[in-house]
Amino acid sequence: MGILNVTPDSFSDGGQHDRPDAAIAKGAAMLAQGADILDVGGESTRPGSVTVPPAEEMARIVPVITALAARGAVISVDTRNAATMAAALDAGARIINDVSGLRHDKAALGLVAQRGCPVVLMHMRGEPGTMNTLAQYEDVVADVLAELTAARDAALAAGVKAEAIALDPGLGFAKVGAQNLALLRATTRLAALGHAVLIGLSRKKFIGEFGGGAEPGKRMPGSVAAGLYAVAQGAHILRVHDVAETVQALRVWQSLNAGDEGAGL
Ligand code: HH2
Repeated sequence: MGILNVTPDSFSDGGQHDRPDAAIAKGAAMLAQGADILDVGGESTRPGSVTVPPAEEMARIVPVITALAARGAVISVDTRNAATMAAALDAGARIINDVSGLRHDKAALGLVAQRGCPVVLMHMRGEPGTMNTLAQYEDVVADVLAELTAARDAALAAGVKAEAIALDPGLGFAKVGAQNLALLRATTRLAALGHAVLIGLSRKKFIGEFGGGAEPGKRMPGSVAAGLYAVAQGAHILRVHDVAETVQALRVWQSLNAGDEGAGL
């Protein structure tokens, strides 16, 4: 899953493609590099980010989704707002990716159930502005799994099909430092809940912290390493900025695991 932030303020790629033509070109490039899904977002949810009104969010992303869907791209929309979800689906998006796990907007659960589309339920606490003050857990893995299970159960109760749900531990969202590592190590436990698992760690702060202090733009190698680790633990989808590098790493890793080159080498 390639990240396409049509925002002026995202933590890593903010302002790089906040005009429609630049965003469409970036999306097309990620498809050519091997992305299976493009995750289009019009609101940064980095710690301390400013809330964007849905009308502004829609104006940013709908032209981009329309153009890329017309090229056959599978598009997920990264939004917490039901009105934006509806507009994105109408423009050709096929998947909802909600960092609030369909809790932010009361209309979101019903909308996703009614449209019958796949949905990514991510774990977070509070709002982006406050979430890192809520990173206090009895046991980070057990607590996040329990809270994600509750979000999953609410979606099922609203009529969302089990096979349409993917789960995401929400690295960096009300998680700090080694809490992110503990959750990555527990990916097998998350996968055991029986849903697809999505991991978003690309260029995040903890990659810098455990990778020698690199700035966001220099966190690709650590992100690729952690992404391969997540896949080895059972993750199905990696949400990444660096599509070409991640695809190359996955191809080599998968070739090594396949071990099917045949005899006589
Ligand atoms: N992380 C971000 C945004 N959306 N969605 C899912 N499912 N999982 C994630 O880990 C996730 C996400 C934050 O990263 P980014 O989009 O790069 O930055 P920003 O929120 O500043 O736009």
